[in-house]
Amino acid sequence: MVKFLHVADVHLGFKQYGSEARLLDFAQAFKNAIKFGINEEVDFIIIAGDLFHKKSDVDPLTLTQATKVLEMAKKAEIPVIAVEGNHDSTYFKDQYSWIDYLAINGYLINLKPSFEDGMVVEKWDGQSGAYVDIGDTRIYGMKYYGSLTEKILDEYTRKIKKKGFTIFVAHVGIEGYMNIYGCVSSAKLHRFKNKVDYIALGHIHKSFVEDFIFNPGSLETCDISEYSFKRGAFLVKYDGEIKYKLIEFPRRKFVVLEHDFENYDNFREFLNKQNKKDVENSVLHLKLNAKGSVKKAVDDVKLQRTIQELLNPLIVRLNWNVVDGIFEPILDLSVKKSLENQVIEQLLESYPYGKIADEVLRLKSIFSSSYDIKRVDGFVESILNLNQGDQTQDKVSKEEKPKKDVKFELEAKLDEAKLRPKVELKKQSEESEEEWEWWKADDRRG
Ligand SMILES: [Mn+2]
Repeated sequence: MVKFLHVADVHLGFKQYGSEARLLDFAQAFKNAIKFGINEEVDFIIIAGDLFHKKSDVDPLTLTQATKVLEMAKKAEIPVIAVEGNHDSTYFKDQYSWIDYLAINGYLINLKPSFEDGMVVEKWDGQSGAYVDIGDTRIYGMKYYGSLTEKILDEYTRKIKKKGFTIFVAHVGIEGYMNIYGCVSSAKLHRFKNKVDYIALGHIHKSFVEDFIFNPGSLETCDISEYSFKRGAFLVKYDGEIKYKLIEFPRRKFVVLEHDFENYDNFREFLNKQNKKDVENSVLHLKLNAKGSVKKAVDDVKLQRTIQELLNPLIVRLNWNVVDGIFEPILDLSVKKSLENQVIEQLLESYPYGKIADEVLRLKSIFSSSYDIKRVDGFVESILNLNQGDQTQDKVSKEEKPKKDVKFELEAKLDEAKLRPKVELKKQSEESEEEWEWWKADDRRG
């Protein structure tokens, strides 16, 4: 018999809303899950990606949270098998991730194929590999590959060799559950039928089961949109057939309330009507509908203080919905703009361009209003100059390279950049259609 625990999307190190308490919640959730696995005396534990929330600046506290908990499993002689998620992956293919760091130091097994002359699926050698045998179970692993996921999955279906009870671990979503980047059609995964017995997914923060495909969801709540999702970890037993149970661990409570704000007295009355026990220590999302003129006269700090005093939540998030007046369109536009800004920032997060979301938005508006290519060109040039200038200054000391030289070099680079597309275009047309750019497999959007 095989018995294991399937966990995903731990997001250690997520200081949600800037709150230390939330940072600890994520660590506590991880500890609860691993401890549960140890108590159940499972044969191994799977972490299907996004152990960490941030890929690069993992702080000492977060790393300690990870190692302390993983040490518990190690002491109990329970192997932990992980893959890298979009939040764990590194910027460049030859750079180590924090999951690699944990693997090299013996805390876990990090499974991913390697790419030399095409995709290579090798046995885990104690440092790297794409599959590992634990008793009669064979486990294959695949990290997050963004836009290349489908290609890698196709390649993987050809390379998998079933041996005993076979598991395939991947950080990828299935379309239709949540509208996020990094999902494939469920048919792509159902093609693994008869090759593997259990697909262990991560990425979508909501639990679901499709035949032999399992996704446990996130341990904690990474976003208000997730608060009502059913999720946790799968405890799985196999002896000829799969038996599973979704184990839900305690999570920080999220409370969503709505109130039509008229004045402070009504507001207090509304708060007093709430059950303090329900809201206490929770993350409270409060939607306030108000007329523009009313909202304008309200002091948010005073409201926050009143909420704390009467209901004592851990965190309050006020969300104003101005329902009339001249403030409405302005508010909506700014919300839209900041949302767009956030989306673009996330998309660019993995690239070395620095903070250029504002510029990208401005470019977008130039394009959508006038198609003025000359203006766009000039604008791009100014962004490149600004950002590259900044970066070069970070890395190179002032004595080594005076500023003037840097600028000169950049101009040369820009000229070079103008020439490059032609060359690349020619090269591409010479290549066969079957060729795909596996070295770009570190795409980390989403
Ligand atoms: Mn995640």
